[in-house]
Amino acid sequence: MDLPHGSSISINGARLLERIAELAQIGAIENTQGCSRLAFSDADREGRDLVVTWMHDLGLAVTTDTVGNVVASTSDDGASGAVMAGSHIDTVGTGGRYDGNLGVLAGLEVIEATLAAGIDLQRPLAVAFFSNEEGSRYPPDMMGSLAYVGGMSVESVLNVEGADGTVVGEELERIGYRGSAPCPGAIPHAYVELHIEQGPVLDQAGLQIGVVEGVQGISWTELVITGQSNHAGTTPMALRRDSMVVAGQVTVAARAIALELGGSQVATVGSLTPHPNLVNVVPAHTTMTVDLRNTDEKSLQLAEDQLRQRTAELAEAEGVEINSRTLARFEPVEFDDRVVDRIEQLATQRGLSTKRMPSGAGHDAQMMARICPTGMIFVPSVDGVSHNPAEHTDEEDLIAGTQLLADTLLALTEVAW
Ligand code: HGY
Ligand code: MN
Ligand code: MN
Repeated sequence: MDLPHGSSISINGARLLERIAELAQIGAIENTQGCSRLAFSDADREGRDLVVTWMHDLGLAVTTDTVGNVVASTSDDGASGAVMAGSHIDTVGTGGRYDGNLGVLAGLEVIEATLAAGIDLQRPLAVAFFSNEEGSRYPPDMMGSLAYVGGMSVESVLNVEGADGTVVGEELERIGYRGSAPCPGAIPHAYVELHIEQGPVLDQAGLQIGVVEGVQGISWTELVITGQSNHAGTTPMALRRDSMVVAGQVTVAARAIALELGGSQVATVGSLTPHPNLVNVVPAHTTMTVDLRNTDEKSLQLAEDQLRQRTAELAEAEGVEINSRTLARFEPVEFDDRVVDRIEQLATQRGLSTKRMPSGAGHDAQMMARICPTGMIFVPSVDGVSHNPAEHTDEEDLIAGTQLLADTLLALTEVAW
């Protein structure tokens, strides 16, 4: 579809890099480039306050909704009918400085450069950061954007309890971001998210831009394995009901299932906590999480079924009980071809090398795709490293991605669907 060519502006790369560096100082992880700003923590509040200050400094209309999503718009009507950029500024506990932060600060930069250029656009521009995209303190991930599109009720969000025993609603209140703007939120004209790839594809191929066609399916399950607490020295092996052993076997089984299914199937046991977690006690119970993902829904269901079956067999053999709870479950998402094509066209016009690809990571864009035409732009992650303080993207890639975001947002202000 040949869309009208958008008026273009030049972003200020130095200003973008300065803001990335300044935001990264909040929750900075010593002697690394990374940050730790878990959702609704004091560090998250500090990061929010800084970005909201930048939004106000531009004279934007800034709103906070009832689950802490923040939207800044050039129009007093907020996101309604706006061409919107966004992402998240919360990080995992050992996060990098670009994951999420780039998309928010790039959106802010595009708006600032557009206002400075005095261009009269047919539609407003907006930029958002959504609450708790990472989901590592309070599942599910993409919690704020899921609520924004009506996929999770505000009440359910506010009642989510974290592994640390805190509750979302109370933490939101505590950090001063339990806003009053309505959630679900206003429907934008379009949504485009710039994000680091967080994988090795672009870096290994020496390509500059990922034209993201969609996001793979995500399945998060918590398993509580209950055996019998016992003395490590006196309990004969034949009499043990050892939940930690089963947790280890489930971990190995998850990997075997992923390798056997092949394709895009991945499996991760990222959290595993025996109780009481003491050297001379056979654990009473062990809590673990399993993260399964696949670009194909049927294959993801197959992986889930196989893991369920294998887990039951292992529990039976060891005489332990297993209770499972779904922490997150999202089917694969495809982005709007009209947005994807436009991103590819504009990147090519800029002489950037591109590759169409799925996203291995979850993003707020996969939620926004439920309510408006949506697309994503990836820039390379050096060595494919992310969710790691060493996460890095070269400056020229950050700037090229932000300039492409500007071209795309402005082009979409001139498009009627
Ligand atoms: O889990 C994810 O893919 C994202 O980082 N929240
Ligand atoms: Mn992210
Ligand atoms: Mn992340």
